[in-house]
Amino acid sequence: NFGVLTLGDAMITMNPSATGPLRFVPGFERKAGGAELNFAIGCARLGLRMKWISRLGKDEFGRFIDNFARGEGIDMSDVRLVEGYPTSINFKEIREDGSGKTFYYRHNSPILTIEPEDIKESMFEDIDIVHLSGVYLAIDPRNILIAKRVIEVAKGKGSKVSFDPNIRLKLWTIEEARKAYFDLFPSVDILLTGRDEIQLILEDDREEALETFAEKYDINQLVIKDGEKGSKLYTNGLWFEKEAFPIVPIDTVGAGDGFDAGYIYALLNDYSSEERLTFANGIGAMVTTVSGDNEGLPYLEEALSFVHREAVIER
Ligand code: KDG
Repeated sequence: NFGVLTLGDAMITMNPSATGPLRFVPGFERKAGGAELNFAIGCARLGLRMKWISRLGKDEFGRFIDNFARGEGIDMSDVRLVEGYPTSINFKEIREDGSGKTFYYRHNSPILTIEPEDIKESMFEDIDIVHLSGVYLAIDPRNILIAKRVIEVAKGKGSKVSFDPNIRLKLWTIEEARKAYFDLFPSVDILLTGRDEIQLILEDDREEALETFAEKYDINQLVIKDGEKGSKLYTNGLWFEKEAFPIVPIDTVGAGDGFDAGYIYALLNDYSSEERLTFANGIGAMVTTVSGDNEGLPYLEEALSFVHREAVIER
């Protein structure tokens, strides 16, 4: 069974009881979220061995997320609850087309208590892929150093590195983001990015520009997620493309994390280039049909029947 590791902040996700501007939303449902946690849940549900490095507040919300992640079968031996740092909170706004906005309350996040010395070689035993996300980098400049240490240890142990820029301009500027990303790109094997994100990063998303970029940084898998337009992959000099699944989205937040989990699962399990895109598109789509950042992430059987459009016996 393949092993995957990720590192990042988790949050209480307050999902709105109604669509429309947040200021008029009368109530919220308490859930859990955070890009890396969503990814971890996605991988665990598909059956990968999933390790998550994180810190949560030693408070009721931290305990809730801790229980929730344990219930998903994530290896929590490197997640600790810390005093004095409240668990982060994210209030979501959802519009009628399922698109979402985030309103963070995440100053002094517990994840800031991770020190470079906390990243130990032993954490990377039997880990095939280490997945990092730009959200972690955006929270604090020190996190970039910690991410570099993670990459260094991961590479030393023979793991591949996957990265999702997950641009959050509420947390940093595009200039700061670019600087951090370009620092990491030479170590990235698999880049899973939104089309709008790569456009912001490179200021050019034409195929030739993407090819030059992938070759320059030796990115073996450059995957472009384009929502309802599907996804594309550039690998070993070739392009592949797969259309999206026709669904009606109700909450698109977390779809990219689900796509990433699907892509990593498919890559580890030797799916062909096109099958990887189809599988990842399927999981991204499934996430958007359920309210919450990770509730729509499927178990493997559910993912396979959705992707192959099999009839499911429901009653
Ligand atoms: O990708 C989904 C995330 O955006 C959501 O869970 C909240 O981690 C989050 C963030 O920082 O936006």
